[in-house]
Amino acid sequence: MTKAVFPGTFDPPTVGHLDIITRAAAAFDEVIVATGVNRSKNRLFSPEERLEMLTELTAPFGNVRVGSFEGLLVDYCRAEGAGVVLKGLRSAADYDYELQMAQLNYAMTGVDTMFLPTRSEHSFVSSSWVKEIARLGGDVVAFVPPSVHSRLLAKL
Ligand code: COD
Repeated sequence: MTKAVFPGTFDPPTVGHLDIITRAAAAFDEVIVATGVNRSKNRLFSPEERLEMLTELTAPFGNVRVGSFEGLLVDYCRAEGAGVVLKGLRSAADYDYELQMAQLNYAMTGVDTMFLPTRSEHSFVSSSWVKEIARLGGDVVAFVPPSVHSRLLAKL
């Protein structure tokens, strides 16, 4: 049974994240969408709110569940019995950043990383830009799932 962890900050989840989740659900037996809890970082949404949003988004998938982790991602993977970390790639810059983490994670524990390329229509979507555009009054309806859009408007 192939179990994969799709980790991220998901502050907030975007259509790009949802696309990776949808494709991962078709490729793996089980997928855990796991949000990293780093309370020292300045986030718009709390870890609890991010978990709630991810729970809503993943409800339609029978083989996807959500989780959260503090500390090393590979420790979480081992605790969950997951042998694969799944990452989405938008650009060469993403690849450069992710490659080193993938190699370190493998060197530490043998947990491997697989990459899914973003769909071209999502390649420019990021949580950071979504937050900035929304804060400045721009329309982000195309970049986040509807349930996230409502929360974003309420938050700002
Ligand atoms: N299309 C496709 N994929 C996308 C898109 C998009 N539009 N937007 C984002 N993604 C992908 C990202 O590339 C990433 O794979 C994933 O979705 C999550 O993205 P973010 O931005 O929500 O989350 P990140 O990249 O900030 O998450 C970083 C982690 C929390 C995964 C990372 O810091 C980590 O593993 N931390 C744990 C500590 C640890 O183990 N450190 C040692 C590492 S060697």
